[in-house]
Amino acid sequence: LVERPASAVEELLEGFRAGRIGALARAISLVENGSEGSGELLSAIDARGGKAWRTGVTGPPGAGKSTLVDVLAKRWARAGRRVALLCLDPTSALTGGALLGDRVRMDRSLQEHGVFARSMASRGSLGGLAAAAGSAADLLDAFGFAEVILETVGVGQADVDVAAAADLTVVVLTPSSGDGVQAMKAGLMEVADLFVVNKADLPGAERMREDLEGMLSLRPASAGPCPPVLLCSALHEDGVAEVADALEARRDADREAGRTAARRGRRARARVRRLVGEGLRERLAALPALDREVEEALRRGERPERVAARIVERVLGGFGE
Ligand SMILES: Nc1nc2c(ncn2[C@@H]2O[C@H](COP(=O)(O)OP(=O)(O)OP(=O)(O)O)[C@@H](O)[C@H]2O)c(=O)[nH]1
Ligand SMILES: [Mg+2]
Repeated sequence: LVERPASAVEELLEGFRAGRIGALARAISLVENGSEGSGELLSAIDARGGKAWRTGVTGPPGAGKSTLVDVLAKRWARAGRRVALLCLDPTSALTGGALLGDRVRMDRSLQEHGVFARSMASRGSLGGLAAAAGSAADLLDAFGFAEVILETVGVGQADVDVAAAADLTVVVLTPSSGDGVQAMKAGLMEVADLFVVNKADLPGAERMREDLEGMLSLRPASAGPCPPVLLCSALHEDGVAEVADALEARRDADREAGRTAARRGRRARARVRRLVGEGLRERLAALPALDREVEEALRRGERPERVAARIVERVLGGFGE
């Protein structure tokens, strides 16, 4: 019996399963960069997941997302849960992390609470930040974290990405009137499961709540449970317990009504479709027989649209109608 040397991914998996943080960090880098082996890694861990609760936190720059997340994370950690924090940063590739100063300072106090924190850019990853975030959350889930918080960083288009990868999404706003407008424009009204008006120590918070509730009253009933609007002051740790309670109440309700399973199912199906698309594209790009067939068809004077339609039919032939 000849022993095959373990591949790099197998070695990584071994460290991962042994609970080594270094292996987790390397695994996340692998999916972040969309490196070779990330597919193999994810297929090997996927089946172990599904236990972590994924909370997305998004909102306009400076609203206090990080401040709120810190208090929430520490609260959950104190309750004995393993907490991981993933900061989705669409800009870090450009700024070199210069904007992350605050985050790094906070991370030190998070570390003291045993919270794993990591930021993530979309650089190179297939399917962009949403896909990378979803895969990283799966890794954290499989690693044994009970709470995975996905937080967006600064200015960017990560809001919708975060919602796509989360079980529940918290949208953080402030009493500043511009926030409501910005949230609407960014499509945050649609992705929010819970609104937090942070900086409620500043004037105008109550007014902001009324405005939001006014907008929310226009939602069709088919859009699911109406997101509650809570006031808090994360900086003063005032009202955060209520935010945590509201989140957990919504989790329980979602789980019981089957909404969590439905959402996760939709997410898994969308992911399979995306991977199928990517897989086909990759394979088609390196298929000399296809090139020859296309060349001949074009030489016969067939329109490109016709050639493409015929090939699509053949590729999908196995699925019937
Ligand atoms: N007055 C007041 N200030 C707050 C509160 N929460 C956060 N801040 C301040 O608001 C600023 C931005 O807070 P962050 O938590 O970094 O906000 P963020 O949404 O994570 O910001 P980006 O990641 O840059 O988008 C900081 O100076 C905080 O100290 C609050 O409840 N009240
Ligand atoms: Mg932040």
